[in-house]
Amino acid sequence: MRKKIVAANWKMNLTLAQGEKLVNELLQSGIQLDAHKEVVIAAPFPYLIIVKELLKGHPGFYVAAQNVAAEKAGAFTGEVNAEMLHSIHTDFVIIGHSERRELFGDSNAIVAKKIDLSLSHGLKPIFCCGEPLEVRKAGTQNAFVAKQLEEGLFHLTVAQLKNVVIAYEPIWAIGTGLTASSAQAQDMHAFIRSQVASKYGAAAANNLSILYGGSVKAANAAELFACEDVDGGLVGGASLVAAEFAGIVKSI
Ligand code: G2H
Repeated sequence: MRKKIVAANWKMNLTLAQGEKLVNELLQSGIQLDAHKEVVIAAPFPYLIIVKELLKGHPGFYVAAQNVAAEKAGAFTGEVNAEMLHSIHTDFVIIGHSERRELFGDSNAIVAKKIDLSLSHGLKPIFCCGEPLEVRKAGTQNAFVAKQLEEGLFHLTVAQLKNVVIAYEPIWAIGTGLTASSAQAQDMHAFIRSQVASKYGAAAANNLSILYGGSVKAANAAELFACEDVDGGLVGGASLVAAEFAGIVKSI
């Protein structure tokens, strides 16, 4: 049985005090996780150690970085590498988020390097893919996402893929209040799983968690997560309010 995962992506929001309050409220919100359910909190770099500490003693809760350097180490002022993240016990790392692709030039080739460095340092990548509005309007979203998978992810071995989570985030649904319909999400998730199956086989595809991201909230989470190939969500705006995020987690 594959894992159901809800990941909070705080992005560049919250002070440390606000983040600590949010985590504490979340832990007191009555979330029940079994062995197949995980909650991941992608906090800004300076808070990772502290959030990890707050989550101690709460099985099923993990921390993620929102990005990682594409280089191993050295003279790269301002960058944070995979080894550093591992050394502070970070569990996951979001790679290839559309905001990084659009605003910071993360190409498929850079994404692939970040995936490799993360895996070689024991971090689990949350690999993001998804098409812009013009591609969706042209009806070529499958080809667009297939290329992202091919160039960013499909160089991995089947053993490496076991430690990867995919997040499908249509760019037109991110932070816009527009959500893909559950049918649109299911179609793309099934397509992604079929691509993984043709490359790595049915067992690998069936074990892979594929999250949906893009204006997920408590009010639409249950319908999205009920889709056969939607294994949870990557949540931005709605992860900044404890009751709202807890509502989403309770829908997996
Ligand atoms: C997509 C998502 C979280 P939001 O970026 O990764 O953000 O839920 O605000 O659309």
